[in-house]
Amino acid sequence: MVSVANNYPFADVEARVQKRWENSNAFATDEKTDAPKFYCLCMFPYPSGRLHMGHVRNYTIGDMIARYRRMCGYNVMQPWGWDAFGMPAENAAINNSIAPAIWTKRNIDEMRIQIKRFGLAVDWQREFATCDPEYYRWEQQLFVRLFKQGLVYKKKSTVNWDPVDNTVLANEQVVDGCGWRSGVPVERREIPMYFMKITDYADELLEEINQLEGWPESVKSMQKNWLGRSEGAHINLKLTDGQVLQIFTTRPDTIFGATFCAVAPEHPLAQAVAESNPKIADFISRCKRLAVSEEAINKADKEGLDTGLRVRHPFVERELPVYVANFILMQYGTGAIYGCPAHDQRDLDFARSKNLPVIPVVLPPKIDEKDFCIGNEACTTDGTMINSDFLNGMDSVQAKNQVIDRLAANGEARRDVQYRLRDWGVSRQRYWGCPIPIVYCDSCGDVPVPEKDLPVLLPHNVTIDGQGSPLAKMESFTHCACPACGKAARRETDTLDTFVESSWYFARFASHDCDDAMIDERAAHWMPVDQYIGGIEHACLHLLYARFFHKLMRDAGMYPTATRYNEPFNNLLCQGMVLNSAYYHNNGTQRQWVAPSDVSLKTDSKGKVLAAYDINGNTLHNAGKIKMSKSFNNGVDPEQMVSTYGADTARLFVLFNAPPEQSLEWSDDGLRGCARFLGRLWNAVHELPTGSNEQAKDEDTVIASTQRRLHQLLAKANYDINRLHLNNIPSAAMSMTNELQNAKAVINDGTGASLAGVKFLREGYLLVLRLLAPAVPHITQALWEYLGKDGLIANAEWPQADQTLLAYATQTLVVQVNGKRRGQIEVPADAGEEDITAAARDVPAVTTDIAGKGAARKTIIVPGRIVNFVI
Ligand code: ANZ
Ligand code: ZN
Repeated sequence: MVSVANNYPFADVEARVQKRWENSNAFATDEKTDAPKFYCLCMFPYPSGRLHMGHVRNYTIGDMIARYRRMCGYNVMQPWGWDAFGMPAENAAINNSIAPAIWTKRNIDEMRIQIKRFGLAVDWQREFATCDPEYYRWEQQLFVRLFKQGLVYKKKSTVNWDPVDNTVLANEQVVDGCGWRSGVPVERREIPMYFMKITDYADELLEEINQLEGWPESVKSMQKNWLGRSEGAHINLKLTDGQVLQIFTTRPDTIFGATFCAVAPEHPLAQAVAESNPKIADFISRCKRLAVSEEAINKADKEGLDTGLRVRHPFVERELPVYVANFILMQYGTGAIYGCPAHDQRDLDFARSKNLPVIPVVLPPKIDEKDFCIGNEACTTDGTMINSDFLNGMDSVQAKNQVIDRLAANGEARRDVQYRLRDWGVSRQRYWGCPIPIVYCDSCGDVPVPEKDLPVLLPHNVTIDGQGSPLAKMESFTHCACPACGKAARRETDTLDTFVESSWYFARFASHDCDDAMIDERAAHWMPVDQYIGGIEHACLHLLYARFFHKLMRDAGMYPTATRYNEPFNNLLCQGMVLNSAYYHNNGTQRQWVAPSDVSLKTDSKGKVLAAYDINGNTLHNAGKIKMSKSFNNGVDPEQMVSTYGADTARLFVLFNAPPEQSLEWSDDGLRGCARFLGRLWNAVHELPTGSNEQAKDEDTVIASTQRRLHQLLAKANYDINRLHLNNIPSAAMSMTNELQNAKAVINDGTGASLAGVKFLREGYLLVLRLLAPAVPHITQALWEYLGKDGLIANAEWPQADQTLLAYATQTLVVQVNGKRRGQIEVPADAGEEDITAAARDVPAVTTDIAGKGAARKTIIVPGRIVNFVI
């Protein structure tokens, strides 16, 4: 990075202004004011130790919104916290033998310094980290209460098991089916885990998506898909041996096309067959080796084995073989299906591999029955029923109802809604998390820790070697007395999913120092969050869990005026990614990424990259502009950026160079451009003329027209900032600065300026400064002071456009001489003939034409269109 020479001493200014904010506690939230509240929140960061450009973008956008609202007179709360539990701390512990608690604290301390350099208007008094016992104790309390209500329950569930390290692996620790550290194939294991009944809230979570008017459509539709509501039926099918197999289907209309049934490997029926059938038993154990993620299951080839069991078709004399198959999920529906290959792709793939019959039963619209046949693609559209006995001729919807009604009459079917959403498994076999407050007693079973004994503290003096759970190895932690009977008992050693902590932190910020409850009535005042800002990658998990928790807390009576608080986030902005060029060497299968700063480019005259070379002159592959990331070695260090250019330049760059929701392309030139603009602004304000001269020629006209221009720009800027087109605010300010510089050239005609002129320019710059203050808070504060203002510009009133100046409209007229175009003029809409003629004469080409002829013989004016001089 090359520094830009200008007079703006950003380092001094930024340090001084930040000190002033700190000393005056400028951004502390006021809890005693009648001003309307505005809760502005950015998704809190994981304290990895290093700030990256994604953070900078997120927090700068949030800060601009918070500062804008503050200037509009809102009582703003912008808090800060750390999402401090999680796996990276444990990995660091394994790799660098440093305790997770110490590693985390050190990172927080470092990142706080880094983030503070960006000058965020944060209420630092509310800061907390989720690994603080004063935080997670309330989570434990809620957990205990929900457990007693049945909203938290225990159930066996499948996990990835590393047989060498004797530890449970998260999905992301499974690489190509093997443990990330051990390198051996992972196994599936069934272990007891705690679940939160989010499915109880599925209906509400789905319905209220429609009320989230301030959310991006994309996020809303992702959540809808994630919830995955399906209407269908449970059908009880009879086996020839008298047993019943319950299946779930969304397509009961296709029942006559059913040619097989299938159950999940974990299904009780499969388990029972396995006891006497070693082949089935072997197949099931092979399936268990498959990783547990849904993605992995979808990717695997469809495989299955005949169990030998037969199901009777409910309507016709036909027996359907029952398979145990790897593509049936135990967790969805009943873990059992009937397969209709003609109309379901998975069923078709499976049927083809097993040579099972394929019977088409739904004829799609506009296709002749004799032309209809199924090849390798299933036909999944609705249509008219064929080959289906009493359903023939009906449409799919009628047929669905008919089948359900007929079977329901004998108690063999029931309409039902299924969600793809599963209950939330919150147990993690990890050390660095919130301990689950349950005790196991041989006599009493699972006993929740009494509220008076909370928190169950996470011990810090542990050894972490990646093998098994460190808590389980700690006698001092596991041994305890049963809270119910007093006998020796053991503590649960699992911790909670870290998504639990991020599901309620926003409410805690409002009651950060409440020491007798999770939240108090201040949360009711501040919630919902007025503006939430964060990455789209949290569209499903975090945002859904947070909505769920909000409803749980509402139903637990934590929000006194319940109806107003159904949703936690009123407006959501998902900022786009930060992109940068990326270059790599191809070493066989691996790409070796070279930092853009070590790359030299050959470009054509338009700047298009023709070739890229590393420092040794070797040719590199160009990956184009892709996400800025450590793994592509194309990151830009925010700290270095602040050191070289200052925080305001960095902020201006990320705000100005793209609308918040779009991706932002990194550009050194763009950054330097922002630095230059701030330098010019600094100089312009410092070079404002003083004096008490006579008014310059045309000064009044220039002032009036500049004033109108400023207010037009301001009106547009206000419109844009309210719809969060934040990038347009700096551009409006840049245009204003140009207008003011042009006006200055007239006002100060070389001999000095008049008092009125000086006053006008000063007012103009004060306007620009206020408009820019939310984006670049340091330089604007310094210039505000320079222009003699006492208070903080952060508390100044946001400028509103003067409506009387906006009422002004213009007309554009083409200027002709003898019918030939010579230029055009813009004059006020209500300008009289004299003014129009005068303005038209001032067009340089006209002046020359007329000068040659003396005067025009005739002037023809067509209002709003043409001025024609006849000479
Ligand atoms: C018969 C049928 C015929 C089906 C047909 C589809 C098309 P969605 O829409 O996602 O809810 N299914 C049910 N339980 C399953 C499980 N545990 N594992 C895998 N597949 C399962 O999907 C519902 C459909 O997915 C159900 O409807 C069932 O197959 C299958 F022409 O039943 B269908
Ligand atoms: Zn007991």
